[in-house]
Amino acid sequence: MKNIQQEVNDFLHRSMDSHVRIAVTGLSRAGKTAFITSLVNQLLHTSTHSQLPLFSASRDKRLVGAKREPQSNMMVPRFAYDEAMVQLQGEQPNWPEPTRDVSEIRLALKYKPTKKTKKLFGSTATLNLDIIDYPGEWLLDLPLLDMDFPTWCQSQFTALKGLRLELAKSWLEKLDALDLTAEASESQLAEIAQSYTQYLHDCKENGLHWVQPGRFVLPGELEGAPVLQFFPCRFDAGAKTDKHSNLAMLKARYQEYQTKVVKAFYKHHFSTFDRQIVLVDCLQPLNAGYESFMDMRDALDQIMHSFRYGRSSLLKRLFAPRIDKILFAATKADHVSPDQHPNLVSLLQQMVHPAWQTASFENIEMSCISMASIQATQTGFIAQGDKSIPAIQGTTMDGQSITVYPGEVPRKLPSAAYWQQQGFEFTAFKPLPSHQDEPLPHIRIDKALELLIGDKLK
Ligand SMILES: Nc1nc2c(ncn2[C@@H]2O[C@H](COP(=O)(O)OP(=O)(O)OP(=O)(O)O)[C@@H](O)[C@H]2O)c(=O)[nH]1
Ligand SMILES: [Mg+2]
Repeated sequence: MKNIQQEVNDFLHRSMDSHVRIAVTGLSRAGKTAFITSLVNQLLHTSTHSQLPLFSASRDKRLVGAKREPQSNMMVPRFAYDEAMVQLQGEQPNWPEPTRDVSEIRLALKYKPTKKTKKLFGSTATLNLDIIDYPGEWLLDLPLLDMDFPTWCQSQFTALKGLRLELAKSWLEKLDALDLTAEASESQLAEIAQSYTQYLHDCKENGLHWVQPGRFVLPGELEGAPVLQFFPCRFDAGAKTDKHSNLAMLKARYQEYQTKVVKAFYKHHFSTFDRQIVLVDCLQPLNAGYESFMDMRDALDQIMHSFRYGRSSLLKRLFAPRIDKILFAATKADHVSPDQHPNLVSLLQQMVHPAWQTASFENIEMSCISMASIQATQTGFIAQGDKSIPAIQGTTMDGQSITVYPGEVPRKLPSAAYWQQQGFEFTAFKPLPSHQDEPLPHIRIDKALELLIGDKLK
């Protein structure tokens, strides 16, 4: 835990507007690592380059420079910026490795303030910026705090339909063989939990993103711990449970998970965030089909619950969160031609619409943008008859250079017919070769910066 001196310092800095904690989240593969890497890279280049015109402090030449600082929270792993840059700027540029846990990086930004109160302290001021990366899947667990074990089990079996039910077959067979009233068998529970976890992974692999408990698919340091070895089961909630039985052990582990995993995350991490950016890859579910798209929407809806702090909400009561700005960003916009970017924003807006209403009601500022943290394509045109249509050009992961028109992004939530009629197809691209002295190419990451910290640099 942070020591008291550090906490006091953080508090003082924050009240002087000189410290801000920005949390970056999104479901796995949404583009969190690419975003943080690029954001840090852009800021580190501000003293020598000006490629952030939408970021007012940089455009107005008030940003003097940025440097890395040791992070304040020593209990959280460091965000692997250098490792990511080695991948991106290697001879064969590659994307950074997937990450599985929370991590953090700190920058100090030196700027020329415009606010009178800040000018009193000198011609330049410093903003300490903490950037925290954490898996969006962890936010899928918030509802668990409000559910006891029988209620949670019930909710899981209700959701077991269609593709999910198919994927759950092997786990359900193992579950059938378990005698819940028998004396607890750690090894049998571990085996069934393993099969349940595999089912959750299979859901994700098949484009179904709403998985609970979210920590099971991204366990971080808890991999293999008994607190992640439970699963839903069918039983009579009213009947008495022997305290040495399998069922009692499952219940105890669920409760431990609620407090030691879910609550601990909200208490030690979530409640320290000032601002949040949620990254959404809308293109992957557009590629995958109707069921996947709707499921992504449900998962996002669940994620949004963490940003609804109605006065009586569980979050407010337990953790006093203080996020005052949320930015939703449709990532990887370089996968579609620029004429489709407005559609991407409009689609994202529709996906997050319900949360938007609540947020504005509670004075949380919310915005939606489309961007590419690390632009991997170039735009061009392809001839079609006597017309030329906008297209993108890039190198596929297996090294082929291609020019394609990936399709139109629907403006509104598509119906099932969309995938029958036209559909959408995008290929993954390799990052473009880049030079160490140059900042990474991007699309509108400067807009993200402006929305996230523009006001803190005034
Ligand atoms: N073209 C393009 N692809 C991107 C961009 N950002 C991310 N990607 C692709 O998306 C993949 C996932 O990006 P990451 O940044 O690793 O995503 P993440 O959310 O950190 O993923 P996990 O760590 O697995 O949760 C990358 O390997 C790239 O293939 C982008 O700006 N442009
Ligand atoms: Mg990552």
